[in-house]
Amino acid sequence: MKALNAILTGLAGVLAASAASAGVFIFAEQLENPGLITHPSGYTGSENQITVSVCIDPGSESIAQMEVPVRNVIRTWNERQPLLNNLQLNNPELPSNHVDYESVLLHEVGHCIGLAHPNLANESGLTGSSRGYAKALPGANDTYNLNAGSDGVIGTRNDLRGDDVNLGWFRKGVNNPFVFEQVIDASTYGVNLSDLPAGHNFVEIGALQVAQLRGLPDGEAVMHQGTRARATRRDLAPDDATMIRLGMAGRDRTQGTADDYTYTLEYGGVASGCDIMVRTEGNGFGICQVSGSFLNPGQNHIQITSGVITMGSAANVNWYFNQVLRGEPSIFTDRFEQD
Ligand SMILES: [Ca+2]
Ligand SMILES: [Ca+2]
Ligand SMILES: [Ca+2]
Ligand SMILES: [Zn+2]
Repeated sequence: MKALNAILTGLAGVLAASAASAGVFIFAEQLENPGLITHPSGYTGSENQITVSVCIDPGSESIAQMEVPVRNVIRTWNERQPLLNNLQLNNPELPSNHVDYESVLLHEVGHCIGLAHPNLANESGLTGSSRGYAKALPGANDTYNLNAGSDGVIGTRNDLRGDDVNLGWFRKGVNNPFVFEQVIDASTYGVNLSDLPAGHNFVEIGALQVAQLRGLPDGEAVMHQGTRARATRRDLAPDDATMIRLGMAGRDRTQGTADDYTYTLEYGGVASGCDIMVRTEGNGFGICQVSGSFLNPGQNHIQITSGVITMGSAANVNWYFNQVLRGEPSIFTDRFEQD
């Protein structure tokens, strides 16, 4: 089996203004395979329930402050309940110029269970707002075609992307990253631009500027790269939960069949050898190093094999460590039924 490795930096630009869905699976870009689906570790194509252990590295800094954010992030990804208003700008809970550790960790764990950035992000080599365009391959002309179109907003349905090859999954015939559907599988979602509604040019992504253009509350896909000081993004957006559900439809890509699965992230405490290891140290901000391997047979599905998250040292990042344990699940599903 071919081994795969990817390093996805978290939310580039500490304390910077935002770089800012359709979502994207990790490794789809590297393998230039738009339809690729990546699953959490432990899914080989037949399991119905998988458990993914998450531990704090015993050698980490800030272990005592990390525990609540780590436990909260586990719970959030396990609940898989999206909110439209999942982004709180200028949250008074945080001192000014502080960055919310839990929000960044939520993003990094998303990488470790198979999700990539829905936007071009820093791995594109682009700078500034150009990173906010929908994730794509550069196409035959080997360069990203970036034109926001007549609405002037990056990441929307009218963007003119030339020969760029789309990597973002979208609701066929709808192209709205702010809905959470009942049936989420290859019958309702795809990556082929021919499935866009008439008049749409490209995939619309779950970015803040797009939510605002559509008259929605402040919300943004957790997997959208770009963070803001004093903001929190501790709940999933519809696009994040949708991507997870696509994976959970299993290798046959059909919801409700024998190969469907659910996953449970399990907190393993301060210990070595877990599926996802989290440590705080060093000069970076947030990085997730992920390895994966193809399911056998089939070259369009990958299983994560390891994930290592490194959050920057508190000596280098003005972290705010939330110390309030997340409460009981709140069910908001009805708000996101198909409209
Ligand atoms: Ca646009
Ligand atoms: Ca191009
Ligand atoms: Ca299935
Ligand atoms: Zn990232």
